Amino acid sequence: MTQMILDQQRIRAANEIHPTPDVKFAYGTAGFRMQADKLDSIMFKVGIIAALRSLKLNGATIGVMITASHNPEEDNGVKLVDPRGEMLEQSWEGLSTELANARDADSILSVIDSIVAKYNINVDNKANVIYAYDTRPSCPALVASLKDGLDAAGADSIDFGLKTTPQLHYLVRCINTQGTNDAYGEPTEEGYYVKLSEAFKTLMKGKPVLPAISVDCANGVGAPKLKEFLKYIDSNVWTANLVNDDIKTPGKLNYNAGADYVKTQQKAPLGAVLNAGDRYCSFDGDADRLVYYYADDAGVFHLLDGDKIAGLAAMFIMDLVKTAGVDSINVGVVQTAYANGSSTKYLSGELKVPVSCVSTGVKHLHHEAEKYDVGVYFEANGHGTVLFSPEALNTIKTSEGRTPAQNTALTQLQALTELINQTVGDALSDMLLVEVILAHRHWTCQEWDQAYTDLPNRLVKVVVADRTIFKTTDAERKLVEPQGLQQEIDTIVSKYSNGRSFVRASGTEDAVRVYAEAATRTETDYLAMAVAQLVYDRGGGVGSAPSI
Ligand code: G16
Repeated sequence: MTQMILDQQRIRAANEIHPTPDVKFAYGTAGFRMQADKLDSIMFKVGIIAALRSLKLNGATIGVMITASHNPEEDNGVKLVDPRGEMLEQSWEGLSTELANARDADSILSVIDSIVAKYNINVDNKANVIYAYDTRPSCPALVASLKDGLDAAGADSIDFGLKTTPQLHYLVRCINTQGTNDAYGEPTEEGYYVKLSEAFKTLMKGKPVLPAISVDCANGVGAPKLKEFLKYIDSNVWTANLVNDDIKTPGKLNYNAGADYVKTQQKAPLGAVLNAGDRYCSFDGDADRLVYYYADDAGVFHLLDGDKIAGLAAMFIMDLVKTAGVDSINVGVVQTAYANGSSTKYLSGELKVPVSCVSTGVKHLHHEAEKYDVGVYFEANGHGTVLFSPEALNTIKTSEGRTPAQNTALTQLQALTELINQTVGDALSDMLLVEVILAHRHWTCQEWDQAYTDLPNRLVKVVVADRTIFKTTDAERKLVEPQGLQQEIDTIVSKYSNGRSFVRASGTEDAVRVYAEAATRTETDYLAMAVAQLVYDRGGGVGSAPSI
């Protein structure tokens, strides 16, 4: 039985205080996520997992973020962050699930033992973990449970307090790269603002001053953090007006606001009155997703989602790479099945950029994007970023332009690598990227939107008795189980022009998601409803029948 750093008595004692409820836990799309009152035992066990992961990596700092992002306020969750700021290595997800479901102290200690043995972990090392949390009222109690787990595992830990999810990812990478050639930045919140604001100012030099953008902060942690960031930028250079920035009133987080609401409802959030010609964007509850929108002259709402951001970013970076004379740098885009058919067509047909499709979840997109020199990855829901490979970074840093235009482009590319949070999708950093591009192009949102016209699309949630019976293949575009369901979906889809629909279980909410797109809005709505009803009938739907 494992002893030494992992104190058996403390783990037993902590398990008494944090008993495991009768719930089937699973590490989902972005960690454990559910109603906050079921998460107490998970937090204490995540503390142990984070410590073990750090020990396995010779004491490298691991991050723990307590948030449920876009979910309702009564939910909470936890994500683990690996040393370079990326999501936890997937092979550890199963082990985390196993530990989460171990109930009595002996079973917990035996799972810990098997992890130590499997990874040949030296428990004499010192584990290092940092953690942060969002504005949810359930966070303080969950932080205390996490700390019990970290202490029981003998980890050195630092509480970074209230942070956006991407700030925590940034901090993890900074701490682990400090003093190396690969140093990512100052491991402080201030260091984050300085890095982004300096890069932003470089990129905005000589460009037109944009009218203030209106930012819906979902009444989440993005609000105080954006206010803080604004202190680092002269309002003559750029500024923003905040909407939904109330983090004090209970029940407001993500309520009829935020990136997920705007994307799924395809309408402006509560509190935003759209004036034609102005720019609007929404963060989600932990500020790692971003969508833009605007109203046209007729007052009609238009969404510029993650697909549109990916297209804009890829186009801009490809142009800069060309102007800078560093064409050896290849650019690629990574999407998921939720990407609008028109966006994929635009990227491969017009921009002629390679496009890959992977399963939902930043963890999948991030790794695929690493295969390119510059990998642009965005989910349609607005979660994404741009990765620059070490070779691309080196080329950008060391190349010397032969003309002033080439030198300017190289300086701008260099600043882009600083502006973009390369650890994970970051609403603040992504917004600054979009603002830079619009300023460089002298574009309004409407002009940006001209690149291509989205096919009408719908996302419907269906609540079923057991969503784990839905199993997919082909980057989640096809169901393999329940058996026969995919054929029935295909039969429905074949009746619609440009029809496409797929079904998958959410990894963050207790629901099955149905996506549909077709040539017209009416057809799309019919298609979405038909598939959702089929899922409800054949997949064990509970509660009221699906509606849009
Ligand atoms: C998380 C993941 C995203 C994913 C989203 C929805 O986002 O990080 O990659 O797109 O969940 O996942 P699902 O459809 O499985 O529920 P967030 O912003 O909620 O952390």
